[in-house]
Amino acid sequence: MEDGDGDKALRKIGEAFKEIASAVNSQTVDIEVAPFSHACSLVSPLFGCLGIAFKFAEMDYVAKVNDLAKTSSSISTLSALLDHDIEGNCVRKAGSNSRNLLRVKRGLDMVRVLFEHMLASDDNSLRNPASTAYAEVLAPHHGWAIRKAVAAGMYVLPTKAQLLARLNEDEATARIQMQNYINASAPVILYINKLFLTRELGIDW
Ligand code: 1PZ
Repeated sequence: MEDGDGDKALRKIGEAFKEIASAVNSQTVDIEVAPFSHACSLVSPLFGCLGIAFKFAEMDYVAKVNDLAKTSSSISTLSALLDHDIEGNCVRKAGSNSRNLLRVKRGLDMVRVLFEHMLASDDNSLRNPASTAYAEVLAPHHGWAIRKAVAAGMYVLPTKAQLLARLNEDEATARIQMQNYINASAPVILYINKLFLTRELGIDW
């Protein structure tokens, strides 16, 4: 059997976030750093399916997810992670756990909005859905140089058909998996926003 990088990646992402979402929805347990960072790490193979243009985005995302994963050995929940940085007065400091969490959350939201736009159009080009999602979710937080690099990358994206082939999905299975991720990630993203907002840390930095 041919196992590409992206083999079953979409299904794995959807399933992992479904587990996190059910913890969120139960409203009885705090989200733990270890399963959360593991679910986030499953998103990384998607970058590989985009070609080399977004290698810099992959490196940034993977480094932040790895830092969160390492933190899970000393801090068990996402809420404790924020409280720990509040105590250390380093919430917004470059490389802090809180800052990494906010960045990674934005990456998850980027993928969610991208999938929504992909499902809403039958265009075979990814440029429109990807540019729109980027403009909505990440661009407001990026400086000129990064926005320019991303804009250039949009011209060398694979087509949707190429992306789905690399992920070993067809149109029908991909739709189901993307919808699963959209449904599961939405409450997780809201939950993380709430963790920041209830502590008056803001989410627009
Ligand atoms: C068809 C799919 C097209 C996808 C296009 C994705 C474009 C994402 C571009 C992101 C560039 C990130 C470059 C590095 C940015 C960093 O300056 C910031 C701040 O980091 P800090 O100062 O705190 O260290 N990092 C981020 O904003 C995190 C970005 C995560 C990007 C994840 C995107 C996931 C897209 C996956 C698509 C399958």
